[in-house]
Amino acid sequence: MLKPFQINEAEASGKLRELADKMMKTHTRALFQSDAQRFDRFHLSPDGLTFDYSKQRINEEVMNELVKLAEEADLKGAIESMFTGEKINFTEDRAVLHTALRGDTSKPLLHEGKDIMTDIQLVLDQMSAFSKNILSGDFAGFTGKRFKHVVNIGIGGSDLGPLMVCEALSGFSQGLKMHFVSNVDGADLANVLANVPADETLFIVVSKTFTTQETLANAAAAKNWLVQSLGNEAAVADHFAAVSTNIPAVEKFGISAMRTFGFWDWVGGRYSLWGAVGLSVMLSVGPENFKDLLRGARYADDHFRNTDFKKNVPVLMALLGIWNRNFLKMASHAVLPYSNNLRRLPAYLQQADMESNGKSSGRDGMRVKHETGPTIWGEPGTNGQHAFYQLLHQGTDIIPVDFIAYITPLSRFTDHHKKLLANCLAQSEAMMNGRSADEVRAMLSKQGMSENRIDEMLQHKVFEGNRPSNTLLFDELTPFSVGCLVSFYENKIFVQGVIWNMYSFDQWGVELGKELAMRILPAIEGGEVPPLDGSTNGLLQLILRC
Ligand code: G6Q
Repeated sequence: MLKPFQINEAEASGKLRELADKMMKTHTRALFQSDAQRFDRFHLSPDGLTFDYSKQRINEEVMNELVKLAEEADLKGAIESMFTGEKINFTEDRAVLHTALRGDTSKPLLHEGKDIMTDIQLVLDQMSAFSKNILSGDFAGFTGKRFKHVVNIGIGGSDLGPLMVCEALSGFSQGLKMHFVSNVDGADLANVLANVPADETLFIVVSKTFTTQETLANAAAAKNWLVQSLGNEAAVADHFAAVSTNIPAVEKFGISAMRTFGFWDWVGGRYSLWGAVGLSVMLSVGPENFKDLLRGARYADDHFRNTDFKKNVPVLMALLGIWNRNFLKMASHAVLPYSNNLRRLPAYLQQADMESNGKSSGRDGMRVKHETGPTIWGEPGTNGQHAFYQLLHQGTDIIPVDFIAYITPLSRFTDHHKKLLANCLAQSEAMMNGRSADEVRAMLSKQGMSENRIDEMLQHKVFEGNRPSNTLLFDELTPFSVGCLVSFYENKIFVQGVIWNMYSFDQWGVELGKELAMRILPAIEGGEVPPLDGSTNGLLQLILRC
């Protein structure tokens, strides 16, 4: 089991607090100037990628103490607890075994006396057979037409992962057009249905519980639309498939067991894209590419489980995050992929990270006395550069950044790619180096600006710099490297949860809103108004008046 751990009381933390005081007064630019080997010292290059953390506000001493902190928290033991299936999701009394979904299925893993790897392989085989039949046209629509569109209906963990990976790997598409409907705002479904022909569209209803209000409302409306469009109730059997752990509810909805793909309670929603929840990914890129995605994640898991902490990418990502959050007091973290295909990665990580570590109760059941998960956000570069990067460069808050880039271009527009990479490097350089008052003065003077005007302009053009970033530079964007990237982030989140004394795999904060919506809905539908606070009641009355 995971042991309670108090970061503030750890021996390493005392030292880290002292080091933080010193580092607050140190400019990273000076660290580069005094150490020609800094990049060599602070980057890792496992196969296919480079993780550069030399632009963080760290030195060897800081890194040593951070590793000691991980050791004090018994991170090694925690990692083994997760991979071997101990019930580390304590509040839901469940194991956390999403890593098994991408594991080597020839090696048995016992969970409650049963080899789960056999079950995992059976579902993967079922998904493969189904995907091949859809892609070949052997499974066609009710009127005999080949499927050209797939609509994934699900929300949260049953949407963001498959959506993010389908977009990331759009270059590997086998020809089906993918659509995602998640929001209970009917406009979401209506927009998709307006653009797909019923006789060529396959719907996949993805819901672990098969009780989620949004998903069931969208699935029922899609079913009605299909039956109305094709004029026959029997069409549902050909046009619907489901992914769920709640088989009776799926059957009640009208989807046969043959077209239902299962998973297990030891897979958390936001960690589920590696199994049946990834069916839309497999339909999009085909079974072989899906297997490569799993292989990439497995490679990264093996690295995480077996590599010394000092050379371990997700462990270092996590420890640097803790350094920035708990010791340098930075409250936010931006993820900036320099790949348009990864445009949904920040949204995906927002859920993965903030739903996992956005908590204030410790594993001891007490309120924590330290900072936990930061706000995670981002957009792809270069778009973000023309928008919010202003604040990243000159805002009063310092926001650490992850830059993610690929050396090999994904499109035939190779010149674009050179510009993309140049921008990525330039941004991390600018954030770290900044531009001093002396440099600004010299620059403006060279441009012929008068001394008076320079004095007026100087402060506006100064960049303090010293804004930390990581760069994850991959050789190329492939199913394998995307699997690797996502696994790194998942495992980073796990490490931070261990050190922050969190239970990272529950999400009680999501439940309250769901519960209260169910209480207000009957009133909006014309029923009795429940007791509400003044503001909520006032807004409800405005809605009811229309
Ligand atoms: C993820 C969360 C949450 C969940 C959705 C959908 O970890 O539990 O985002 O994935 O609420 O739930 P269902 O898959 O049960 O519909």
